[in-house]
Amino acid sequence: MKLYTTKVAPNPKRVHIFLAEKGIDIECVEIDLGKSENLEADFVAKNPLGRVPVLELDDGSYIAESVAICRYFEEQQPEPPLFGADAKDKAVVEMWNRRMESEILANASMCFRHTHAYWEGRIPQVPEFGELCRTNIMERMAWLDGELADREFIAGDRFTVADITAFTGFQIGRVPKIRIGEDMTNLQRWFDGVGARPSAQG
Ligand SMILES: N[C@@H](CCC(=O)N[C@@H](CS)C(=O)NCC(=O)O)C(=O)O
Repeated sequence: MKLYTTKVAPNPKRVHIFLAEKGIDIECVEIDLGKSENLEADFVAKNPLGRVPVLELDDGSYIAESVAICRYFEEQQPEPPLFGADAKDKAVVEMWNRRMESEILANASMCFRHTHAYWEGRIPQVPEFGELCRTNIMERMAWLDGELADREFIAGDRFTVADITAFTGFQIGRVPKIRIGEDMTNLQRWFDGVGARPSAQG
């Protein structure tokens, strides 16, 4: 089994944090996005969308999409449960993970892609759209700060995949200078706590 990854990129990072929380070690193959290795024919044969991460299984098949890869490992090794424990818990974690994907990670990634020099000449950039995403995430941060007033983690009292998704969103958001507001003390406390976990190092 091999993970094709770009360790600094947010979606692969979700998988790395997830695996570290599970204590799973896996062979990694680094794909250099800066050199467009993800668009080379042998990588596109693994994932036609040319995106990382991609997991290669021992039978030679491939699984792309970071959440799909995480779910595979959750099934292989259920402890600790990062997608929830019982029916309600699983649904609540799913709800929060989807929210964190669409409201935090997507807005932060799109702000980065559409406003940052790194992407100039690589993708068509629409800076106004990037700025709209910045506005969106600032609004969502205020909402999340309120949510975190009375619980430790995004989906409840336990660390889950929703924390991983949100954390990587805020991390990539730092590149286009999206910052947690000084008054958002609950959100900052959560961010610092997740960032201090051993799984978030590296
Ligand atoms: N929905 C996919 C998104 C994967 C994705 O966008 N990966 C980025 C890195 S974070 C990528 O490969 N970007 C390369 C590019 O856009 O050329 C997932 O969850 O894995």
